[in-house]
Amino acid sequence: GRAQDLAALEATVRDAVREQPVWDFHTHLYPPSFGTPFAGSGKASDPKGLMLWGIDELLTYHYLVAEVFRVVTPQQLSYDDFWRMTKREQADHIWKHLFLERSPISEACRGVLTTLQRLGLDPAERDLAGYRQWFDEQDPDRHIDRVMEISGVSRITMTNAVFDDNERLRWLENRHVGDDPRFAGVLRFDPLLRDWPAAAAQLVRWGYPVNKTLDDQTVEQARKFIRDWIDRVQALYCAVSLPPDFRYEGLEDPRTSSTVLRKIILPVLAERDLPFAMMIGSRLRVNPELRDGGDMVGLADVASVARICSDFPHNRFFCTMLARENQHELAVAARKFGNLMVFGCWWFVNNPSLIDEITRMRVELLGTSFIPQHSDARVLDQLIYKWDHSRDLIANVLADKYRDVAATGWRPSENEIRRDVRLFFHENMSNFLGTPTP
Ligand code: RAT
Ligand code: ZN
Repeated sequence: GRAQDLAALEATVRDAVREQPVWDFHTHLYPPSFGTPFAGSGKASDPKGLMLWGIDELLTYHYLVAEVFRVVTPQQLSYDDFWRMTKREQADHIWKHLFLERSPISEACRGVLTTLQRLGLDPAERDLAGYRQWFDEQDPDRHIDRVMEISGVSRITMTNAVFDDNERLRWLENRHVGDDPRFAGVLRFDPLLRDWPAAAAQLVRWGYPVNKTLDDQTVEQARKFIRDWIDRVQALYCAVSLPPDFRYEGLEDPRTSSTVLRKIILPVLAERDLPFAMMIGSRLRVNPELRDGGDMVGLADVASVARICSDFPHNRFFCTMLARENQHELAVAARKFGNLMVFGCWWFVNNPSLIDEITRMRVELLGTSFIPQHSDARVLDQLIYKWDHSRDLIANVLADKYRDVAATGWRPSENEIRRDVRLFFHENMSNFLGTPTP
């Protein structure tokens, strides 16, 4: 009967979404070649290494640092005292106050539990020492394979921040640092648009003689800088995070950021046939004491994005926004411009209720032509919970939408459902990037 058909349809959708490997569009993860502060028990570690994994990193995720300071206030434990603790002590503090002394029901807390469970550890035991011991026994390199297997992630896209000294030097010192085939490079250069004078001063130090004024020589040298680094990191695309007040008024816009975009960044990307990813709406360090956890959300200007897509038809743009209030307008903008690919539920909207709402709305406006999610994982193991939670939510939305069309008598076949899910998790990205699907 019909009810049975619908139950079968839903089961097909859930299987398809669970089984489809995902190419994670945006993470802050790195292979072991970038060093790891935690190499497993007794093994040599690199305190400033960039590959983060394991229970202590999971517990000290900046989302949880922000949450713990709500319940143990800075008057009770100063920011300085917190940051002076070892990673393990910070993790103990967060475990005690966010997991034991109150229930871990925030999304970031719940994520730690999902991750433990899917790794085969038992959250019911509440045994932090036992979890640590298990992680101590793992080998970081093999752990990457295991986490990718469990989370169904086929490829991890990095965020290679060229203005970060720690990261930049690793690229310069080791030309094979980015060779791990599980990871793809992305060139990230926020200061070029957020603070050109500071970026220019750095470029001069790195051997690119630019001026604060955007004269011809400056344009040429800054383009060379971008080209050199695209080559070095083998970037799939270039990316920036922009503040809520980012504006682009048109080709005559005299703002420095608009000029850098128009004369430096977009011509290089058009020449290399690479997309540009704009993540808009983060106001940095409204509470600098929280470090990475201290950034705020603000309303961005979608009209600026639309003008960019219209003025630069030979460029392709990925875009995501941090404010819930921007999501509808951004999806509508994507209906107007084929060179605009909306992606992910970013950071403060990467929560179940908002993922559900945003994904539904995007399907209604864009069908299958967007990238529903990225993980933004900073700790390897987070791939597990971020994808686990999102897959469930995406499957719910798809099941409802197939049910709605099924009510007309249109029956999507299993192959068609799997094809659609593949678009969401892999092909919309690979097609937009222009890279063939393996
Ligand atoms: O979500 C995060 O971890 C943020 O701190 C940012 O990294 C953000 O995703 C970004 O890429 O700027
Ligand atoms: Zn990010």
